[in-house]
Amino acid sequence: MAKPAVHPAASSPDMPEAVARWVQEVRALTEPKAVHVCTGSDAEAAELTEQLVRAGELLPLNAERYPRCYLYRSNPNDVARVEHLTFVCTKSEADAGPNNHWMAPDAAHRKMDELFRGAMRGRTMYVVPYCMGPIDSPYARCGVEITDSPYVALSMRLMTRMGDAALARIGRDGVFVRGLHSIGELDPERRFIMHFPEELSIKSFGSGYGGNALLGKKCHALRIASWQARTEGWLAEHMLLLALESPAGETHYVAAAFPSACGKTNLAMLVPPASMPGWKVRTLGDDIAWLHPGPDGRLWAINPEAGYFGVAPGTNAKSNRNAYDMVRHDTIFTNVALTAEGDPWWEGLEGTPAIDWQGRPYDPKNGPAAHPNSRFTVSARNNPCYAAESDAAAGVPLSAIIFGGRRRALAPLVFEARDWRHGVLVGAGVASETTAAITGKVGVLRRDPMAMKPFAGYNFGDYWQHWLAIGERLTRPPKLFHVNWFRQDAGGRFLWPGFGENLRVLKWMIERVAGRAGALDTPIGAMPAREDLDLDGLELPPASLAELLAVDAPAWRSDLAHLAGEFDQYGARLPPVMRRELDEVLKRFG
Ligand code: OXD
Ligand code: MN
Repeated sequence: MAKPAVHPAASSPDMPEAVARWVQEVRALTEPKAVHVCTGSDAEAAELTEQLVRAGELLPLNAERYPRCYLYRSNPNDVARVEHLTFVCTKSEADAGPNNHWMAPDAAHRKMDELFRGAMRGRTMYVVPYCMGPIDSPYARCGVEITDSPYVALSMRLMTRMGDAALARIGRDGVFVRGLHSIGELDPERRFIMHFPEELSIKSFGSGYGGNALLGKKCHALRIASWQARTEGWLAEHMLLLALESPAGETHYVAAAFPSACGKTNLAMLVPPASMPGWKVRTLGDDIAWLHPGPDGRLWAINPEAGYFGVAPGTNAKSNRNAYDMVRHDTIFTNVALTAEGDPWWEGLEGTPAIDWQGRPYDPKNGPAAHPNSRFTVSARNNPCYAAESDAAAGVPLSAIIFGGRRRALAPLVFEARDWRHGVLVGAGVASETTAAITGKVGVLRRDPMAMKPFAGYNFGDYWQHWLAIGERLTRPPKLFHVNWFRQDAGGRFLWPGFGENLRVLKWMIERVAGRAGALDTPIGAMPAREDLDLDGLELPPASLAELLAVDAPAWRSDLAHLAGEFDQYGARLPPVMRRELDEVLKRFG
């Protein structure tokens, strides 16, 4: 084997010994033609971009209207997360739990190392050091991703604090998550995403799609971090994080867990309706939050990410003005369509597509012009309502945590859990109709506890126990709520307008936190009466509101019976408190 060319930083004295040793091991296994250690500089990003453009992998968009924006088309067989090919590899199968696919670590390493052997021949290997969380935060955790995809290296620069500063922190911490990635041949038969939480490592082969390939995101910041969090006494959650400022200047921080493609990015960037002047929403994060009990008995949160990998379809000036403006420069689009002028296009935008997401002349017979899971990758700093607190080392104290799903029936617009323990049951009961973010059927209702079904790196029974234990440490816990923006009437029409109008529900929540808003006690929790919600300026038929706030006892009893059945899978790992809380709700129904 010819000795690969090494970017100067690869032999820099600053590279921590443990990283250097691992890089050499991977190099010997994968046999790249060159090694490039990413510094995170602007010049490096420009060079990688140019190289991808020359190779035809990035297509520059209309430079006047979308400066420094590019289109990337992934392989049509590689457009979403692949849960059936995603494994948690713990020594004991029970530790991964019935909520994960499991493989024994030895067998998984053997399988993956066979795939990686010689996989980078003729390619450059990028060593991508990154930090999840503000670089000087005690709550941040670092990783190194080794990848043969320059698109992944560039995207990691947008999504994380990537480069020299992260490498320096790894030297100080002495601990980092090892993530090895190769696009392989993009063969769905040779595609696996393996997690080794006990070793803090990840091996991902055969996919270039963000959720499978940008290892700092789902693989590290959720699956591995949730395990790390359990051993260290914190929580890694699939939650947006926002700051809500009232006209009186009172700021509350709110986290919200919804399954993929259920509007986390839209809620995190909410634009208040004209009829609610003086309210402001600022975004700290749109997908992941790491939560820590603070010395003051409150729960504090950071967003480990530094960018957004958001769903494009449906994003427009009306649904999310901030996102619409945010992606007008310095953005990488994946699998969107193009107009004749070279603008990116997706369903929900005005104008007409000329070229579809696969690069073919647009023909409606071929389905949507943009892939339903097409994405934008963009730095959070592009967001017009970016919250400066995103960089606070200690994070922000939470007033409320919201759970929710996409449910056409049953779950009302909003309800409040009685206390933390009841809230853990409410979170465990989250269910949602599946979306295009994962490979498989769309629109099927499935349980997605805490919106973490695809992302919890260990047994849900232990995870709920951990949530309960965190609650015991909080003397001033956030209030826990459940929302459903997606209720439909018998004709399939949405009952609630959603988007900016969701502020009305957030307002009720923070007024509950401040002890100023009323509520009705119901068997499932506290709910606003009509007069408790600020509906000024909103035209909502009274019958719609009544349906949105109704509690259908027989339907709830049957949903709870289903949840009890789900709990059975966890056997002795299910905390007895969960059954007691569930029985309590049933008792309230009488
Ligand atoms: C995402 C997802 O991409 O949850 O955020 O699938
Ligand atoms: Mn997500």
